[in-house]
Amino acid sequence: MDDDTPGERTPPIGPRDDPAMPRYGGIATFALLPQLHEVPHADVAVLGVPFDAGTSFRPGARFGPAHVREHSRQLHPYHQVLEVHPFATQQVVDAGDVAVGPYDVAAAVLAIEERATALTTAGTRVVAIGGDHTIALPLLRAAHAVHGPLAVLHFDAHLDTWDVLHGATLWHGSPFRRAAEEGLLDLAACQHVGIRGGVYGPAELADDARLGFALVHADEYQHRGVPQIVEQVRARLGDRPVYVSIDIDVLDPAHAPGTGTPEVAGLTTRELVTTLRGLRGLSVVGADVVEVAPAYDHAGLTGLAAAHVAWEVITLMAPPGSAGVS
Ligand SMILES: [Mn+2]
Repeated sequence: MDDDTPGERTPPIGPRDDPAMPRYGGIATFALLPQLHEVPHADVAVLGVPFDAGTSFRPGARFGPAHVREHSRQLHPYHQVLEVHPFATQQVVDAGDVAVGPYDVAAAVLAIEERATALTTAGTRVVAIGGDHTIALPLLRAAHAVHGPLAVLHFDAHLDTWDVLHGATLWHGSPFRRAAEEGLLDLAACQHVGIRGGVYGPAELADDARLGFALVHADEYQHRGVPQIVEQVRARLGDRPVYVSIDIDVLDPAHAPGTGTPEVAGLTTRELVTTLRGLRGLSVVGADVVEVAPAYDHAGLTGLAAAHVAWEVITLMAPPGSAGVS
C-alpha cells in the first residue's frame, strides 16, 4: 500500500505537453499519459489486455488495446460537463499491456489476475482495455482483493452470466457467473444496463436475476430516458465499491461496429456517456472497457467510443472536491 500522506504527494504528471509535437505524432500511450515507470505512484492505471481466446463469435479483440490507445490521442485534460481535471487531481498512467498468450485460457486468466492484483494492492485502481469479456473475471478478483464484494455496473448487450459453452467454463459469456460463484460480487447491488441480445429463453433471464443482477433493457432508454435510468442505477449501487464493466457492444452497431457479437437497437454513444456522467460521486474502484475488435471498425468509431468512455470512467474516479483545479 502507498503510505505517502496526501499532503506529501508530488503533483501528478499529466499528459505529454510538447508544444513541438502534435497530438497525432509520437507514441500513443492512452491519452498521451506517462507510463507507469515514469511516476512514483499511480492512482489510476490504464492496463491493456490483448486477449480474445474466450470469444464465441467474431475474433479480433486482442487488437483492442492498441486501437483504443491510437484513438485516445484527442482526449483532453478537462471535463467541461463535470468540471473535473481527471489527470491533475489523481496520477493517471498507462501501464502498458499484460503479457498474455493466445492458447491457454486458464494461464491467461491467471496472468491477468497477477498483473492487476500487483496494481490494486499497491493502491492503484485499474481501468483495463480489452480484450474480450473473459478478462473481467481476473480483474474482479484483483479489485475484490482490496475492496471486498463489488457492486458491478455492467453495460452490455448480453448477460454474460451463462455457464458452459463448448465445454469451457471460462469464456466471454461467463465472467459474471464465475465471479458470483467465487463470492466476488455484492449480490444485492449488481446491475446490467443495455441488455437486448443472445437469449434462448426466459429461463436464462430468471437464472441471471438469481445471481444478483438487476436489469435495464436497452429499450428502456427509449421510453424512460437517461435521468430515470441513472436514478435507478445510483439507488442500486449506493455507496458500495463499484466496478464498471463496459462491453462496447452495449452501443448500437451504428455507433460501435468494431466488436465481436454486435446486436442492433443498442444505446447511442451519447446515451452511454450521459449515463456515466450521472454517476459522479459513486465510489468507482475499478473498470474495464472490452470487446473492441478493430478489424470490423469503420472510421475509428468504435475506438473513439471506447477511448472516450474509459476517459469518462477515469473522470468518475477523480477525488471529490476536485472541480475547478487548474
Ligand atoms: Mn460482454
